[in-house]
Amino acid sequence: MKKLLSLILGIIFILLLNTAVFAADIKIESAQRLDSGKVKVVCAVTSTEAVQTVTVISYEAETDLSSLTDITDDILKKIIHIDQFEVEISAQNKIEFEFDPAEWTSSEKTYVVKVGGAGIADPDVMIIKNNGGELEFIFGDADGDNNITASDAAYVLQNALVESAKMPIKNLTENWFKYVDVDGDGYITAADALEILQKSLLESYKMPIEK
Ligand SMILES: [Ca+2]
Ligand SMILES: [Ca+2]
Repeated sequence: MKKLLSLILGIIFILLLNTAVFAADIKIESAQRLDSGKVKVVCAVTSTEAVQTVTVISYEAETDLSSLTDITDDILKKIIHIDQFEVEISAQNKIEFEFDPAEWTSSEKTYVVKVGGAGIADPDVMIIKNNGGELEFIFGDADGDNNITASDAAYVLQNALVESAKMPIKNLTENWFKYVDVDGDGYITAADALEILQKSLLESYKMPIEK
């Protein structure tokens, strides 16, 4: 009986493992505003397919809509734009598409762009503000996940030490510098990391750039 149980557990484990291996994964790598007003998005995709069906949803970020598995009427009202299409996956495992954020009418609001699709269990999100045609991000959010956490401080600290260090916000906007130079002195230093760390501990804390 014990043997049978471990055999069943073993099979379940292998099945879970296979799902993990074959499930497609998507990660937004960059978003750039084009002269046409559209936003060009590049994503890294792991998939065995040559073509990926992509679903792009944008909505206001006021409500926590981190899980779209439970789409209530309330959430449906918040969704501004939904698009679904197929894109070819490049040899570098990248996909590229454009979307028009013209529906984002308010410069006061922050919007979420969620990219998922066929076989993708975990859609990736990009959080942006549309201020008079400029895409805006949240001050201090070095990894672009719409939260200020110790991870953002860590990225900024790494960049203070090594200028070429990786930092997700660098790929999301050409104007990334102003979002991480949170003390506004024109340099990325440990002082910026410290400001962001304080903000991560106390939400009401105002970094110099927010004052
Ligand atoms: Ca963050
Ligand atoms: Ca600074």
